[in-house]
Amino acid sequence: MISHMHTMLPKSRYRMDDAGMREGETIRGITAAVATRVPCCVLPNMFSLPLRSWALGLLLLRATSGSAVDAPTPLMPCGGVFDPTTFLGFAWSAVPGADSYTMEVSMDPGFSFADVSQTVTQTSTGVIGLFFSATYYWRVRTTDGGVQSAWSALCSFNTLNMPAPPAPELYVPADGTTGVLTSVTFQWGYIPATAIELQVSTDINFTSPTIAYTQGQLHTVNGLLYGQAYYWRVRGSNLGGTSPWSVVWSFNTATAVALRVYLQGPLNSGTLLMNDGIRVAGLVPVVEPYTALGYPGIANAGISRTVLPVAGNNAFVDWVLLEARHSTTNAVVGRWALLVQRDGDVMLPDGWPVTIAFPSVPVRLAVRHRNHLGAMCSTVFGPGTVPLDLTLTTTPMYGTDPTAAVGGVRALWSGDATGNGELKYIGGGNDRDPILVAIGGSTPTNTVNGYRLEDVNLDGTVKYTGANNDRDPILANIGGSTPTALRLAQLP
Ligand SMILES: [Ca+2]
Ligand SMILES: [Ca+2]
Ligand SMILES: [Ca+2]
Repeated sequence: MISHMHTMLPKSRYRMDDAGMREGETIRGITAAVATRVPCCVLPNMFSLPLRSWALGLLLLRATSGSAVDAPTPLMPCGGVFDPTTFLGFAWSAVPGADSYTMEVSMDPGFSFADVSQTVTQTSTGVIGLFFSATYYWRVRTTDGGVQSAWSALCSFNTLNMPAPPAPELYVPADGTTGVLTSVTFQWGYIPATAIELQVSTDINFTSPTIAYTQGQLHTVNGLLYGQAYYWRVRGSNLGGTSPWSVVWSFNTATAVALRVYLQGPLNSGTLLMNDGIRVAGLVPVVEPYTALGYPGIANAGISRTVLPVAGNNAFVDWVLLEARHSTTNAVVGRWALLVQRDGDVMLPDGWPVTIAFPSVPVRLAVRHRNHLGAMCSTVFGPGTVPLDLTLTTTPMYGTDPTAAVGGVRALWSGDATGNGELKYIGGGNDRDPILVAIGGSTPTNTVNGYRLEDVNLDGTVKYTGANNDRDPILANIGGSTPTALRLAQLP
């Protein structure tokens, strides 16, 4: 931007130039050093009119004495209205023998400052970057053999009024994004605006939008609702007016699921806390295990546990799987790998409360675990804030006896060492034999450590006999008396 460099300099710096002189230059025996002591130039705020008188005096002095070099004649632009964002050509008459020409452009006809000052050898030049809505004056003079001519007569022209900015492009959140958190940083493309208006609304017609007045290209809006479709648009304004609205983009905020579940295997019926033996042993895998176990369509498949290994009631026990089932077809329409804490709270793998991009159809929600029987709440949910406490006896559940009763709460049945959704003690495909196989198959008192399906009570050790073994819970959970009994996961 060439314009307005003068604002960085005190006006008194220009006084010699205005008089057509350079510092120390001698014209007719008057030096610039003398000129600086002219009272008109000492007080910058008072210099305009006296300076012109002074300049006029000099010109008269020159005129009466005759100048050695002729000034050019400005040719164009003289009059007219021009777009300052494109190159504007300036031309003047040639002066025979000229070494160069110096042209100046200013909004001040007295040239107390110059928006543009160019010295060129040809008789034309181009200027870009002047202000909108302005009247400019320009002049030119010749330099020949180190001698400068007087300034030419002035020509003037106008610049176009500033146009309103164009509608901005929208960037973020991308149109149609789902699962957006309730604090959203909106971003859009640059427009030459001094003020930006951002509107966010649950209504595509923006009848009562949230309005933010801002500047620049981004703005954060907090406190949006969970599970809500939002529409947004942006416009900007400057001295020239207000832009049209941008296109309208939409996004959906995440649904917050306040999820609690107990796993019977590690649950202590007295404290109602689950043991975190596999975490203490360092066995909880960093990456969710359900994809590898054959559960397709996990929305956050392969996601890593990023929380630090905190201890206490909020220590993580294991990965669980949240599953959304279509309310009429029962088809699985969403799966998320999550982490359950010792106190039953289920969190995202990064430790934050569960927020998910909710299915677009009404669903029931089930919780599954790799060696516990999954269970489903029979309430139909839509997007929003979803309470899902599978530990409460009052929560309506799908099926018969879907969960175990432990110390007044509910827990997912343990004992599915084969992970097939069925508890079986004897016969083909039972859950007992894999435990024996895991410890070697011959010596029942052997144990083996690891993150394994056969570790029914999730203490990190597979144990077939003795205290806290993994076999007895299977028999107990199928009824305890009839070894041939089965227990099936109550999922549609
Ligand atoms: Ca907790
Ligand atoms: Ca089984
Ligand atoms: Ca065990």
